[in-house]
Amino acid sequence: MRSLFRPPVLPDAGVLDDHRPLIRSLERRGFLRGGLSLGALTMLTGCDVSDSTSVGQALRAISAFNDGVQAALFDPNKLAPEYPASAVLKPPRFNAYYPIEEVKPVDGAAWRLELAGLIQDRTPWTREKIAALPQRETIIRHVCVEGWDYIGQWSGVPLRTFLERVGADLRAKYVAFKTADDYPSSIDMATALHPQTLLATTYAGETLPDPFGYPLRLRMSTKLGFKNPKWITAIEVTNTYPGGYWEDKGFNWFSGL
Ligand SMILES: Nc1nc2c(c(=O)[nH]1)N[C@H]1C(S)=C(S)[C@@H](COP(=O)(O)O)O[C@H]1N2
Ligand SMILES: [Mo]
Repeated sequence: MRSLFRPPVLPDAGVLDDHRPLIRSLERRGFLRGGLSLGALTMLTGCDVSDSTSVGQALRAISAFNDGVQAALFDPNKLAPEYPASAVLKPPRFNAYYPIEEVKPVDGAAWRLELAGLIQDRTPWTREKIAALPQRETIIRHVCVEGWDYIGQWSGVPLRTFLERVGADLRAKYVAFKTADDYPSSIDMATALHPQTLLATTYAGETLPDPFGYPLRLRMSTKLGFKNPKWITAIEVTNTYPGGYWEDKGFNWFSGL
């Protein structure tokens, strides 16, 4: 006879290992505490999570719930701390889903920023036209999920200024980005309109170096590093959830700091 007290047969921890990035991103914001077990996940979700697929589903449910909570808690006017110029790391620390030697520089003269979706004037933009828009500088902390961070000095046009200028529908849900290295990304409109969210074109007062997103990258003060696409080639305003490179692999989409 089966004893009521027989411990559940747990599959090996490899099932959780499949989902480490998402578990880490949930732990970072206190949604899960260190040392998640399958037992705890079962308790949290009320689901029997014994294989990789059901663990993935349970974690994604927690993550989607977490997106809503973070969006509700987000204060559109609260500025992140800024730092003195003496704290700025030069050069910045590089990261991408491939090593720095594999960066393919973008030809700035031929480059155009394409626009799509809920935007009145979708004429492509050149670097010169973007440089003529009002500029802002932020000296903020960049935090990567991998567990490192640095202070960076970025300037460019506030994304809000740009979206207003092109007649974007500011009530839409998402702003999505395409990049030269196939790293799709997307953010919520509230964050897009935040005063420290920039379409950055310089670092520490110099034109962005190739590895750091020349000619145009996103820099926000309120989200993890991976949410800041480099080498942007297109911006779309949409109400359809766009996902992103890491988000589609299980990282939490909102990823607020
Ligand atoms: N286009 C593109 N943007 C990207 C990435 C990438 O691989 N491709 N990596 C992201 C990650 S994980 C981080 S931490 C930051 C690193 O930015 P940095 O090299 O300017 O520090 O870029 C983000 N933006
Ligand atoms: Mo990152």
